[in-house]
Amino acid sequence: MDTIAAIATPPGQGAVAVLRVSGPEAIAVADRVFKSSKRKPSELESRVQSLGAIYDKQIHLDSVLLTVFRKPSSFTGEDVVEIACHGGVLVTRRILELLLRSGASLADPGEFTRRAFLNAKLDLTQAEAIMDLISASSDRALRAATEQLDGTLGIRIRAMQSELLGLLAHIEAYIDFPEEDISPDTGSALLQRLQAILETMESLLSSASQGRLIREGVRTVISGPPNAGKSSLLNRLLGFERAIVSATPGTTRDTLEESIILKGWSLRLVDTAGLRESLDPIELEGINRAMKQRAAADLILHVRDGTLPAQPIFADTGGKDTIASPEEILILNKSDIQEHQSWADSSAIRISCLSGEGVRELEEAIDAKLTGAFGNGLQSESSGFVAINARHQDCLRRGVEQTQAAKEGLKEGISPEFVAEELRGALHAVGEIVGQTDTEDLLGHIFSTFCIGK
Ligand SMILES: Nc1nc2c(ncn2[C@@H]2O[C@H](COP(=O)(O)OP(=O)(O)O)[C@@H](O)[C@H]2O)c(=O)[nH]1
Ligand SMILES: [Mg+2]
Repeated sequence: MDTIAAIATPPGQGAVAVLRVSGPEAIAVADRVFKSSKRKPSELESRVQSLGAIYDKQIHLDSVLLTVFRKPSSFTGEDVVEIACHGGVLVTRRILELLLRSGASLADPGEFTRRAFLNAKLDLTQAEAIMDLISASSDRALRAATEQLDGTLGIRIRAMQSELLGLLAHIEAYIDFPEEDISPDTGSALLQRLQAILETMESLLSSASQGRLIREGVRTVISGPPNAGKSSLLNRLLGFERAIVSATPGTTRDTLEESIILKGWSLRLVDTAGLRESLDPIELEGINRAMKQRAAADLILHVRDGTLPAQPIFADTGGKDTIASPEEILILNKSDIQEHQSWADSSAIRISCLSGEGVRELEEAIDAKLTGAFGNGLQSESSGFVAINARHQDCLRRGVEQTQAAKEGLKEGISPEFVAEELRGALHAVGEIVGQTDTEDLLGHIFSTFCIGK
């Protein structure tokens, strides 16, 4: 392992910038560039900041605070030196160049975290959680990331692994010592244990949709006929005039996307063209795009003008607007004007984008709908909040498949070798989640999404 260095703070001006050095030569590199009236970095206590200066030969580059973290008690598990300098673009770059000339090489993206993983300072779910934490844009996302960083998911996975391993040991013992017959009662006990593992896997899998919504945001499509007030609703929820609002039907022709945080949910709001029969090719293309957005939505805010009669949008196509959709909330806009009597029986939410009346109720309805449909992640007093990501989901699906096959095999009395093989497969799949059965490819893929210095 060579010694790596990088700027750990984002590019640009700030009060302070931090550079990081990690590896066997980290402290020696620091000795070459750091001057202080007191002690050299190699003589400093671990985790105590020391004031001094960075010198490039005789030239004073900056006054800095330097901290030494001796292995194994550091983020990467190697010797680490952190230098906090003034947050200028040029001064930071000069110090980095000096570090690189003094024995360090430039870190790859995510290399610090990768080393932490390789030195068993964290498992793969925790490494991913660091990325989630940095990119979190809602309280929910932050919470999921911190819990995962705490190891909540890893603990569950390891419990599952040890249970699978126990079962595998049992079956392998039987293969090696067949005279110790698996009697019907141990057989059914094994089946029960397999069933329990399957249930744990399934319950973890059920947190995947919540995980996706948390990480990517909820695709919320504002849809309905022209002039209902869709663009007005987008502007209302955003809190500023983003979309053009006009009394001319067919004003919004392209789709328009903005993100907001609503009750801890990150929503990706999409305003679309009004749905109606049209001969205008540009408007038709807009309607086409609107239909595509509807099909890909997690949530549809279906906006209607409450002052107009209730009727399907595409009357002659048997109400194409009522196609089976994801989650949908019906909204009657323009509640500041007398409502048409045909809506009397409707339980739709009444709002006025003009006055703001009903908008708070709508926000509550959105929160309730999302919580009802996608849950609150997997939550329990003892084991914290879990919301898995797409990679975990893929591993778990394979785990379920093979555990299922093992269970069927055991039930039908198929050769124990087969059952053992399936269990080994399941164990491998589950191990991939925490990074125990990883190939270089997988690691490369995950850590390359990090920024340099992380
Ligand atoms: N009275 C009233 N008019 C509204 C309300 N919301 C929107 N409008 C008007 O309805 C027309 C169409 O609004 P717009 O947001 O462009 O509708 P869109 O075509 O669905 O995007 C505009 O003239 C708005 O000023 C409302 O709550 N009350
Ligand atoms: Mg519009």
